Amino acid sequence: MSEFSIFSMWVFINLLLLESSSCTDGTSVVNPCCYYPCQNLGVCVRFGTDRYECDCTSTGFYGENCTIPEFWTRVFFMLKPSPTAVHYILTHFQWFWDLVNNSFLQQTFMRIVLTVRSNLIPSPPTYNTKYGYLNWESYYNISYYTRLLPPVPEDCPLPMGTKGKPVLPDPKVLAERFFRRTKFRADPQGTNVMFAFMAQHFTHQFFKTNHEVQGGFTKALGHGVDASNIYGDNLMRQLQLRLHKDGKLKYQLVNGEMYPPTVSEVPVHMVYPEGFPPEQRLVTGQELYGILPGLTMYATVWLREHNRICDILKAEHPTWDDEQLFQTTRLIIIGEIITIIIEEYVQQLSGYLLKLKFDPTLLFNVRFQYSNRIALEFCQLYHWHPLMPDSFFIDGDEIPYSQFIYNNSLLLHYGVEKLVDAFSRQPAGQIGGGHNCHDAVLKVPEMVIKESRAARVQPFNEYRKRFNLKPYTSFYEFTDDADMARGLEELYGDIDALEFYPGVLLEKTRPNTIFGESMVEMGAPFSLKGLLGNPICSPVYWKPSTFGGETGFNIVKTATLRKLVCLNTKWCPYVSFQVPGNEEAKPKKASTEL
Ligand code: ISF
Repeated sequence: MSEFSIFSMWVFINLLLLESSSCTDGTSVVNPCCYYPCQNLGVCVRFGTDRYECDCTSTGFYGENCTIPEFWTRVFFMLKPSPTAVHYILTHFQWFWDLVNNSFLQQTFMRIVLTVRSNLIPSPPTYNTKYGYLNWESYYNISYYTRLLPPVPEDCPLPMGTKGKPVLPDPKVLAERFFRRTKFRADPQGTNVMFAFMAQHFTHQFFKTNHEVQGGFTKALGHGVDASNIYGDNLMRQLQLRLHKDGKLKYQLVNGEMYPPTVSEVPVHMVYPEGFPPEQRLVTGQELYGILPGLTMYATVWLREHNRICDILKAEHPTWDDEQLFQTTRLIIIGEIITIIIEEYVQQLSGYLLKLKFDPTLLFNVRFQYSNRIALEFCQLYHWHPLMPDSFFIDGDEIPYSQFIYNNSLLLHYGVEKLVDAFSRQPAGQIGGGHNCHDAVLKVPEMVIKESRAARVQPFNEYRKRFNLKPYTSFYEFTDDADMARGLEELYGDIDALEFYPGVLLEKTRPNTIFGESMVEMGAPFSLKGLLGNPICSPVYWKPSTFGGETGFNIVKTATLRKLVCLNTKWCPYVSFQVPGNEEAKPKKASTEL
């Protein structure tokens, strides 16, 4: 019997079984879409009460459940290497990648990475937490995070659809048993705390869940890299933060060095504990950044960079007013962010020997939409709190969380240089594999799991399929940690009921890497689509005039983390996303000079 007919029979038998068991008054039937019957991106539509149809349009498959491949689909899948094989090749064979990186092949590979990844993200966006079907409201109302898969239908018999236990495990129990750190496990790729704070600083411009309301809403309406963490997420805040002279942002000088101003000078909302001294309440674009000196440190560096670029632009364009200097500088800053994120941050994360290059022209001859909508699933995936160390080592001092949180005086006391140096030398934790979340942040996985239930996020295995990965068939295949597999099986009952976030974080990691297969295969598409979908990457914007001429355009194209720091500090510390001594297995840097 073909795979297709077995699957159809399975759906049918289950429908009969569950139907009879749930019929109390003879009329209630299970919504057939609760079985997730439509495969390969087919869309499930309910007809009548007990029927469904799968819309297989342009999936490359046909049949009742979109399970029969068309001819070319069959050929494609026969030739397509597995993600594991691709990852292996991309992280081995240094000699091969040395050749590639120095030839036109580098661009070819980069184009393939960008297109293959972006094609997994629907654009324009589709569902959201309220709507599991296409409609104008979810397209138009950008206050929602979008969703890749529709929510689990409200009327399903079980929380995850039709599989698993009637009650999901207590999130606190999940956090304690599988997330809590037993012993700090450093990331084997050598990722450091500097990276961890960049991750947090960078993502908090587009992940700003509105917790005042339920339903998957965001306060970050830019839906991507808009530098709202530097300039504020609304015009009122931006105008408060601006100096209104030469395009610059307001600042204060401490010992002759530039730092963010305080709330007394810039009266905007910042989250600080009650009774916190006003002169220590530094102001940043993002209202939460006072919480960690690592975030205020980045805010300081970007503030200095913004004002530095303003000077450069003003020298070339003495006739430009404050507004034009500000707006053009902002575009340059956005460009610099994207360059640094792709060429250094994603490079570090991926562990690839292929040199990643930010070059929007790679997509000029392919079909690509210059727009982006942040997805709830991306936000869930990106909770990388296992990165956080046990404590912070700065200039010979060990600083526990209790003295680190909301302590901007550390930034003013040590200065940017010493913090960058310290954070760049200290290893961050491995994200995947479980048991690596410090007590100080253990509430986070609990909260993420609660949020995913409120938003009715589909099971982990449904997302595996959505990203062309094989669904796991058992908890023992999912993780090599037998204790964890047993525990999860006992709590969830069925691998098909395992939730999305525990799935992505607890999955076995690939050998010597920061996380498992699913995190890369699911996260990279959102990430790259978000970076390249930015308007500055479109042919209309990607030209010198947008950035005030060749000077600005070059600043964007040649941005590095090292330049970002060292062109804005008195001395140049060790600055990297990787702890020192881990450099061998990396694409060769073109130049280390500023
Ligand atoms: S973000 C992310 C991966 C997971 C999350 I959440 C990335 O930013 C990322 C992007 C691309 C790649 C790796 C990680 C590489 C280049 C790839 O596409 O495989």
